[in-house]
Amino acid sequence: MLSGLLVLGAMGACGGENEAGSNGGNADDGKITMGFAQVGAESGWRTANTKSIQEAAAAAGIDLKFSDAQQKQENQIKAIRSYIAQKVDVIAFSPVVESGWDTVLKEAKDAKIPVILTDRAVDSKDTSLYKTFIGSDFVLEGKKAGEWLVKEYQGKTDTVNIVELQGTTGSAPANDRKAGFGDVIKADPKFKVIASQTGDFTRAKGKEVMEAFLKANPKIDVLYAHNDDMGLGAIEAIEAAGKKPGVDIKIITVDAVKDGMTALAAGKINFIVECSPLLGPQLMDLAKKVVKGETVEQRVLTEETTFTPEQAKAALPDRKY
Ligand code: GYE
Repeated sequence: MLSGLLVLGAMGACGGENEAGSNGGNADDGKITMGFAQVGAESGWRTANTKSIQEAAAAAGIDLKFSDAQQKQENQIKAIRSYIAQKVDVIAFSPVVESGWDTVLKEAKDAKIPVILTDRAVDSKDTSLYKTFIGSDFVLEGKKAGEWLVKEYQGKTDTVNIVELQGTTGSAPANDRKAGFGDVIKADPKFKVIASQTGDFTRAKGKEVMEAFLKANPKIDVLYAHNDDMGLGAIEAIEAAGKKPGVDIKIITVDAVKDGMTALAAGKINFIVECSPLLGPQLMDLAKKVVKGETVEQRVLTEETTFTPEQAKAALPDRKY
């Protein structure tokens, strides 16, 4: 997937003094040091993503400095600044929201430290601020969710009342999954999104917001949740309200982590759009290339599928996360 054009004389792994001690970047041990600023630990997806990154770094012999921003942009910016101060060889991060990164990315660029975006995008106009972006096409994921719904209600004319649990406000997956879904369902006026609110990608918030949705809206036909965790929280709220998830209210989610797939196999979720968290190995390959100064593709897409209950049953025994 990657084109590997070697740029001679471009940035190497070494240069400048090493203030971070023997483990720091630019050490003479030939080992690459990566600073990774993770979003947090908000979901099953994130847990699997963190594990993939840590395991892949160890397997690739890359020295990983890892930080958890607890879903706060200011914490991520602090972590990136500390990686710059430590003169790591490469910085990778999954931006919690899309906006507001130009200043810190410029600081990394000025320090000649290459940056790789993983999982989520930034809206910076200046694409020279990062080397590459590896992750899913979230608009496509939203479209797949919408397409399933259109098929499911084909030939029916009654209004379909939809509630939506959005991911973290301002994050690329929340923006794009909403847009992709909206784009597909707007072709048919019977689909009505009657409520749409953030559940911050967590189970607890998903449950809380779904409780409010249920109280305010007597007729909900469909729940579209931007990730499995919020869907799983919502299932608890639906059951507590005496309704059957998957039957009284149809549920579509995104991710396909094990807990989501288990609920899908049990018929409590009706359809899941896969979003793979296993970005570690590709990230480490890209890191080695950019540290060597090789040119890499600006966008590396993750391959993904979708699951029905039957497909979830078949896939579950081998599911890694
Ligand atoms: O879908 C969600 C997580 O950015 C793709 O973040 C990721 C999303 C994922 O919290 O579960």
